[in-house]
Amino acid sequence: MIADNRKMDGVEDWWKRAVFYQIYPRSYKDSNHDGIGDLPGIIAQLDYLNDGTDQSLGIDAIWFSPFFTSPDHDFGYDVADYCDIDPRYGTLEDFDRLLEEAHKREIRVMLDLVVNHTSDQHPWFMESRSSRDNPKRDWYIWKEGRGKGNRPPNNWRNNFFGRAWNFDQLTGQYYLHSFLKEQPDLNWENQAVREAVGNVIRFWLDRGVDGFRLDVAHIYCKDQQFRDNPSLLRGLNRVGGLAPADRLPLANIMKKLSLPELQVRKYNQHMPETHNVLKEFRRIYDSYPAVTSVGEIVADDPELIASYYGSNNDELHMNFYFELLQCRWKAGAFRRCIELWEKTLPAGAWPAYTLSNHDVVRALSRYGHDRDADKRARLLALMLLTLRGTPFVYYGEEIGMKEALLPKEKLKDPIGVKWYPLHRGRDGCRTPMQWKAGCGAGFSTAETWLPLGPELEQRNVQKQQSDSHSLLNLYKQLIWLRKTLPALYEGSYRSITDGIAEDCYCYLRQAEDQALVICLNFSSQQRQIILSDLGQPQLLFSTSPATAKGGIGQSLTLQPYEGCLYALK
Ligand code: TEU
Ligand code: CA
Repeated sequence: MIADNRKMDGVEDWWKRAVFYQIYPRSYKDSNHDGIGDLPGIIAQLDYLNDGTDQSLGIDAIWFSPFFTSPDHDFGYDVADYCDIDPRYGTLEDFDRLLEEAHKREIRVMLDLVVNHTSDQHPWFMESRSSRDNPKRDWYIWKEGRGKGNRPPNNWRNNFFGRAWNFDQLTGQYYLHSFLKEQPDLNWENQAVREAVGNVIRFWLDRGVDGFRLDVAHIYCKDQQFRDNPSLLRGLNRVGGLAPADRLPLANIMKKLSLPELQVRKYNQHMPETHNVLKEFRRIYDSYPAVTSVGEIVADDPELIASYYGSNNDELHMNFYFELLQCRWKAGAFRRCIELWEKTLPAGAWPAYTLSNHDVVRALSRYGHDRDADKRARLLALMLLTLRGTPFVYYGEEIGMKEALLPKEKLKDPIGVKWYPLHRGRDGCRTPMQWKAGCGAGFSTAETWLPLGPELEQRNVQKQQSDSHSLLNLYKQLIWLRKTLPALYEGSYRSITDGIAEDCYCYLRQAEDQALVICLNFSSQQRQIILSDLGQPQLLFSTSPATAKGGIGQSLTLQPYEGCLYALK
């Protein structure tokens, strides 16, 4: 049965209804036995993602982390050619086939646009660095050193610990890099840069791509006086977002200490001019049918993140709200987080949520390793797939993949390689997809580029496909159910707090002629919920296999860590 919203052809705002799935191409499926995932491997797995029946996961769109030509200092986030596929992943022809096969399955394709910086191997930078009067010199940010000691032009730090300026002997100047020195920042004040990147966007849209995820879109433009950032002490009382008591302890430390830059990022991010760049991009998207975009905007203040929708809804279609990733395991923390974002969003702005991505510890591992971890994963899945907004599922989340604790000698991510054991880097959330138990996990027959994650025996697709109570089947059931419920894919959101225990989080989702209530019990105890004056709830879905479906009275009983979805008559 094709659900109502499957037919999204011609639906301009398909992205509001869609369930997205993030694939880290290097770790999804290896087709040519080199231990590295590739595009043909992804093509082979598309039916798992959506074959039109509820036997498949049922996702509607894929966000691919970069597979463009890259020397892999930052594993694809250092791009050396925006219009070609890195040979490790395949060819442009492979990409065209992937796009065609995805579209056949009504799966749309979103690419990762990493244009705050390029690789230092990009021809643009090679030219720019070749001489002070090269025509492309001003495509990057070059500055004289300061004072007798030829110190860096200012005190800016990069995002991976360390200073943000690298002295280039050849021409005797520093260039700016907000990340690794192998990732020189483009100069977004330069109209030629804007045009060149605009042509990259058109190149992929002409090929039929459906959207873009914009990497660190909040740091494109910098203060043109290149003033020193205020010292750390000025930043200790950072405002905005979750209260410290609602934020995970490590996230509190990172925020309090402005880690990793140890300073207040006042002059090298969130500059007003960046909004003009995003408006230019949006005009390009809007000149093609049904294109979407989502921003990776990192800020303390929700208002600041919300500003990237644009004053006239003319910048980003969606923005992630990463505070959700930092919530402690408390019903109130999640509720306050969502309420704050819902209150902050401008009229018409559409949220995007995720529990995990390729930069953060996998959600299941963020919330503990005890035997109830899997119940918590089921509860989080119900929340992610029923909040107002577009859900992004991270590959492996659907089978409960956990964070891998890798030994130093196995680390690849530059953060972990450089800062182990202070920081283990991001490899732990990037381990190969676990298709089945056994050597290579069905990902590859060769030695895998990263070790496999933990608990492979039960955390793999093959085992969970055949278990009707598995997490994988919970995701499938929920994603397919969601397609039939307008209150979920286009309805409003309102928290319900009357009569609700502090360790439960309940909310109402309403569309024209449909009202749903979602009740999430974050506690390890049974909870009673009284939904007074909300009509007769009828249970549609529970995360607990033991709970029977069907009509129930006013008083709802939730098992420990149980989440339920009810329809209201
Ligand atoms: O991540 C950006 C990132 O690491 C943020 O936390 C950053 O520190 C913050 O936005 C700065 O204000 C993106 C990619 O997701 C990541 O994988 C890349 O390594 C990074 O950008 C550089 O491209
Ligand atoms: Ca391969």
